[in-house]
Amino acid sequence: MKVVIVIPTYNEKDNIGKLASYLETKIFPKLKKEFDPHILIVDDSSPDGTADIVRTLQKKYKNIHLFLNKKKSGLGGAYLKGMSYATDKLKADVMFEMDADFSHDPDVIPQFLQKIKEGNDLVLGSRYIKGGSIPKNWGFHRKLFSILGNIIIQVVLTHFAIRDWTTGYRALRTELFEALRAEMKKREFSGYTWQIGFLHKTVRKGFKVAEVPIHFVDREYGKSKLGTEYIKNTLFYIFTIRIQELKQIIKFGIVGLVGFIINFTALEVFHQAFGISPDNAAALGAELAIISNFTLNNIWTFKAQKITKPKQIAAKFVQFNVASLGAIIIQKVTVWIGMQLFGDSLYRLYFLIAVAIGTGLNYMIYTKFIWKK
Ligand SMILES: Nc1nc2c(ncn2[C@@H]2O[C@H](COP(=O)(O)OP(=O)(O)O)[C@@H](O)[C@H]2O)c(=O)[nH]1
Ligand SMILES: [Mg+2]
Repeated sequence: MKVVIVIPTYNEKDNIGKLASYLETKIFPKLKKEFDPHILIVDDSSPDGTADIVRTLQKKYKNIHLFLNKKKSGLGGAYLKGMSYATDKLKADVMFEMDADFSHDPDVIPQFLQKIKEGNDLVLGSRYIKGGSIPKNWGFHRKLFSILGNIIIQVVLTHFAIRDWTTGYRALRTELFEALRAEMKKREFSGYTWQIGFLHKTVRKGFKVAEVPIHFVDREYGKSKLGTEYIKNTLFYIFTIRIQELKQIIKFGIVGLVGFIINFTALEVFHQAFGISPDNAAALGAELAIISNFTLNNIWTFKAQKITKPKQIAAKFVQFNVASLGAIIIQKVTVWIGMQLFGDSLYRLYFLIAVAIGTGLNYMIYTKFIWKK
């Protein structure tokens, strides 16, 4: 397995040589039995001559690569270019994101790789799980800010399993990068928002994420490039993306409500006017609701993924029906069980319970299979 440690640099002349030598002499010898380790430094033509130090190192170590950007393109821009190069040219299987300034302890690299081998697509170096930490010397405000920031992100995105959303120490499978590459080219990810955007997309697409604890330490040499615009950009990103996601759920709910009304009306009409038994009337109503739901979801809820080709519509409608058949069976069985246990008179209640179970399952199937991004 080829492993490429991607290190973006901007004015890191006092760090990059030390870090690369440490990786080559202390870490790589331990990995070489199982892995083929490389370093890729993505430098934005740092005025302090970082690239010259890398060129000197390249004479000694053949597995050090330099990607030189003519102008400064931000942290995200550097990762996009670096990872593209590592994927296309170096044929990496696994890539690391790592700072040049020793804030990220290189000795943890084997633990990341262990998690990758266990089948994870992305491994985060986490400061907020057991065994991890932020610097003791940080002032109260900085600590509070960092901790609170991560809590806000978890609440807004309603995802609590991941504790460190903003960490810049990560390992990932190349397949994951390839799945996200096109979307990560957006300008909004060219700075530090790269990190949260990448992780959010990873989670939403269902890739596997794990965390390993890290002790984050402050840099000794050089200056941090993290600016205050980072906070603004991050908040903007998480709120806008969440509103977009919720909009879809609200639309799905409205479409479902229309379907529910059709379903319920049909149940009443078929039962009261035509004398069909409640379980069969509910199932018939469900099929009418399916037709309405498919149409409205396609042109409204999931219009970004709208199916337009007649052939595809036919195929997806069949899929939609198969998926919804589950809901019909759930309705039939739930109403039937209710009738057996408590008699026919409460049939509306059994129907409501059945609809709740079916709706949750359906949303999952639609977003994962039918209108997949
Ligand atoms: N190529 C490149 N690297 C950058 C840029 N901004 C930051 N970096 C690098 O990204 C890493 C993290 O930046 P740093 O300033 O330490 O951020 P902090 O750890 O959050 O304070 C360091 O290795 C920086 O040299 C950039 O615009 N271009
Ligand atoms: Mg740093």
